[in-house]
Amino acid sequence: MKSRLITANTVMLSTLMFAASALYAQGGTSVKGSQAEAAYEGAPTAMDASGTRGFIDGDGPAMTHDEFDRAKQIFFERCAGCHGVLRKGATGKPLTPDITREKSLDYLKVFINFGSPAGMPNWGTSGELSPEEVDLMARYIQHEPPVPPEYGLEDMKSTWVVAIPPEKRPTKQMNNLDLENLFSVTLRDSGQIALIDGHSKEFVAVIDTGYAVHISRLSASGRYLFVIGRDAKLNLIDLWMEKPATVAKIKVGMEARSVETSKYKGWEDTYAIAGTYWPPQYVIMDGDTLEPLKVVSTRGMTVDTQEFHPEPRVAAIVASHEHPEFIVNVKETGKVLMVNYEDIENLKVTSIGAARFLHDGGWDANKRYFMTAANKSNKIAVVDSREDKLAALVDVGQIPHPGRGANFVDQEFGPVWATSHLGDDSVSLIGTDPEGHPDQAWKVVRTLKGQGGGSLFIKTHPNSSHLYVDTALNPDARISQSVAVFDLKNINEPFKVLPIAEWADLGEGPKRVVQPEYNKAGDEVWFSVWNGKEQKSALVVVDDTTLELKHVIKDDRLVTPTGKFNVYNTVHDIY
Ligand code: DHE
Repeated sequence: MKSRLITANTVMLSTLMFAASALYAQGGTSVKGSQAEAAYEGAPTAMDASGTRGFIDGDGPAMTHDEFDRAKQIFFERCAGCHGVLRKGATGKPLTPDITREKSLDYLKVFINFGSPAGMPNWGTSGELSPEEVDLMARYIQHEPPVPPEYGLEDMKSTWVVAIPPEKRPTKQMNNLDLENLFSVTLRDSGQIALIDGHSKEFVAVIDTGYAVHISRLSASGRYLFVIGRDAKLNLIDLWMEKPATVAKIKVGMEARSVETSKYKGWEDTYAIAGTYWPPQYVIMDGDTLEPLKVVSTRGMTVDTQEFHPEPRVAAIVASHEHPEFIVNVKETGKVLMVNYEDIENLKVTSIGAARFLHDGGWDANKRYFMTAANKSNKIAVVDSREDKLAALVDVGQIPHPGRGANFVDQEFGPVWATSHLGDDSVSLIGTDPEGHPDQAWKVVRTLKGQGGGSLFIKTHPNSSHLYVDTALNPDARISQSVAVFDLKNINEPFKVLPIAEWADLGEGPKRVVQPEYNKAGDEVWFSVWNGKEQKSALVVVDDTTLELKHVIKDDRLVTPTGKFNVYNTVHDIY
C-alpha cells in the first residue's frame, strides 16, 4: 500500500508540475489557481480502490471487469481528490452518469486528453495517461461510481490501541528537553514525524505514524502531540516520556486531514476530535486514550443550492476558547459546525452557513474570530466563536490558502489577519478589530503583491517585524525554491527574496520550499526544502533579525519534510 501511495504522491507532484507548466506554456503570468489548484487538490486519495463496491451496468459503454478495476484505481489515484470519490463534484466538476452520458465518448476523451483552462489537468497530452487509458476513463465515468465502505464505531474500535494507559504514564517530564521549543516535522512520504530540538537542531526521535502523514496538533497542556495521516491513522505521542513515543493510536476512517483537542477552560484535553474525508464524518474521542465515543456524519445540504451532498469532507478543525465547542469546517457543503461537547450524548451542533469549499484557517490575534478559506469561492469566512455566528464573508484573491494565516498590526489599519493565494500573487490583509478599527473590520484593507501564485503558507510572529510568504506550487523553480519576506515596519517597500533552496545546497530534484515556522522566541524561521522521495531534503533555519542563513539541517531520515509545528507556537496559536 505504501509504495502505491508514494508512487501516486510522486504522480501528484509531477501532475502538479505538468498542470502548472502547461498553464505557463499558455503564457500565464501567475499560476491561475484553477489549474495548479486542481492538480494540488487532486492529490491521490489515501483509500484503496479495491475495497469499493461497484457494478458495470448495461446502460453504460461496454467494459470488462478488468478494465473497470483498472479505471477505478486510476480514478482513485488521480481524480478523486478533485471530483470526490462519489464523483458528486468537489473542486472539480460533478461526473455522475446523468451528466457524463449526455456527452459523447469523444467529448469526454478530448476533455481528459487536453484538460481545460478551468483547471482540469491535461492528462493525455502531458503523458500522464496513454491514449488507451484516456479511452478507458472516458468509458468508466459513464458508469455508476463504486462506493467505498462506511466506517463506524466498531471499525474504529477494532483499530484502537492504548500502548500505555494514562495511569502508567510518567507523572512528570522524564527528559530534559525544552519541550516548548521542540518541532514536530512531517516526513510526508515515509509516514513518520521527526521531533527536532529547536536549540540544538538535533533529532530527538523519529516516530512512525500514518502514511502520507499530514499535520500535528498539540494538547492544551503542551504535553501530547496528535499526529494524523491521510490514511486517517491518528497517533497520540507523549512528550514527557524519557524518549517521546506513541501511547495510543486509532484509525478513524479511510482518509483524513484534521485533528484537535478541547481547549475551553475546565475542559482542556477532555476530548480529542478528528475529521475525515472518507467517510464524511467526525469522531469525538477520549482526550487521554483516543477511545472513540461519538461518530457524527457531515452529509447534508449545501449552503448555496441546498442540495444533498453525499461526500462533504471535513477540512480544518479548531477548538473554541469562548465555549466548550469544536469548530468543524465542512468543505463541500460550505457549513461551519459549532459542536458543543458538554453533553456528547445529547450533542448540540450549531450549523453556520458560510461558503463552499471550506479548507484551512486560523484565529485572529484575540482567538475569537476563526478566519477560514472557502478556497474555491475565493472568500475568507469570518466565524464569531463568541456569538456562534458568521461575522462576514470577505472577497479576496484567487484560491486563498492561508494555512492558519498571519496576525500583525498594520501601520495604517491596525490589527489584521493575512492570507496568501494559490491562484494569484496577492496577499490579502483583512481588518480584525471591529471595536478599535470598525471601518477596517472584515474587509481587505491592503493587498500586497508577492512573488507569484502557488502560495500555500504565510507566517509572522509577535516578536518579528517580518511576514514570510512561500510559493511552493509555483511552476517557476526560481519562485518555488525561494520565499518572499515583507518588512512590516515598511510595508510598502518591495519584498526581499531569500534563496532558501540554494542555501540548502541539495543538488537535483523539485526542491519546493514550503511552510515558514518560527521558533518559540520568534527570532528564527524554519523552512522545509521538500524534495523528491529519492532525493535529499533539508530544513533551512533563517535568522529573523538579519534575514541571513543560520543553519541547514540535513539528515538521511529527513524524507520529504513538509509541515513543521513548534510546540509553544502551536499550543498558543501564535502565527
Ligand atoms: Fe494540507 C493543513 C487538506 C495537500 C501540507 N491541509 C491542511 C488542512 C486541511 C488540508 C483540511 C487544515 C487542517 C487543520 O487545520 O485542521 N492538504 C489538504 C488537502 O486536501 C490537500 C489539498 C490534498 C491532499 O490530498 O491532501 C492537501 N497539504 C497538502 C500538501 O500537499 C502539503 C503541502 C504537503 C503535505 O505534507 O501533504 C500539505 N496541510 C499541510 C500543512 C498543513 C496543512 C503543513 C498545516 C498548516 C498549519 O500551519 O497548520
